[in-house]
Amino acid sequence: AGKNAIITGASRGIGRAVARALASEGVNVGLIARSEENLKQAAEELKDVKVAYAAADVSNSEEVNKAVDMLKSELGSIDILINNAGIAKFGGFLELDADEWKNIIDVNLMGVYNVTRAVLPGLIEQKSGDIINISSTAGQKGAPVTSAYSASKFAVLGLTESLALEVRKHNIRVSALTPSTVATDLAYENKLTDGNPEKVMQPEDLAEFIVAQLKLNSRTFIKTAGLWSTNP
Ligand code: NJP
Repeated sequence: AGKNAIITGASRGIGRAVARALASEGVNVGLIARSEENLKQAAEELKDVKVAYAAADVSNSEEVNKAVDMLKSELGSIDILINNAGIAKFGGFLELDADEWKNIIDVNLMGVYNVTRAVLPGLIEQKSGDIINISSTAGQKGAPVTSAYSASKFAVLGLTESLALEVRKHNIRVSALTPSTVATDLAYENKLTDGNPEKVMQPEDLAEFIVAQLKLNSRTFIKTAGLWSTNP
């Protein structure tokens, strides 16, 4: 309680559930996504903590820097960063055109880079903090239709592992989650699930895990955690 978090992709899906779960633990939350209207709606449902939001495309470093400055001026120094914003378009290697392929890398990899770059100096200064990056099972294993998405998510794991080892001396924990399918727009758009809550992981389940992870004694950090549906 009383800490300040930035969550990217917080207007829908996993990011919105994480914002809700952190707020219910008394964490003040700063929300980032592209759609200001959706951010406003997500912010309005959060009560009893400080809530701020800033529209930005995470692939655009100038927009990110402005958004992070704005959220810091409303919340104060940041303790927790959840790099969750991401996109997927599945299809064969030649089916995605070069712009689509690059856009997936720009959002899923450069987005993590841009927001981390904006937040990390503050964490180093205060000598504590948590960064949790949402990668994917597709970041550990390829599939016939995921070349762009897998490339971006493998890269997020490489970034995470290296940065984790670099900054743990500052008491900063950097982790990645590699969930399998979660019932969100991204999964529906790519026809990965019908979202049946009896079977497939829900955004709230990841949020519950993230809350537990953040409560771990500060001597311990989770480098990578895989979360799977029990009986999909
Ligand atoms: O996706 P969705 P999820 N700049 O579509 C925002 C990973 N994952 O919750 O910008 C800033 O419901 C978007 O808002 P808007 C996945 O790869 C998922 O499933 O206004 N924000 C919205 O708030 C991703 O990294 C599954 O459109 C941007 C949010 O991001 C993370 O989980 C499995 C943005 C996306 O909400 C969250 O995805 C897995 C940009 N350029 C990993 N582009 C799964 N669902 O099955 C999008 O292994 N957003």
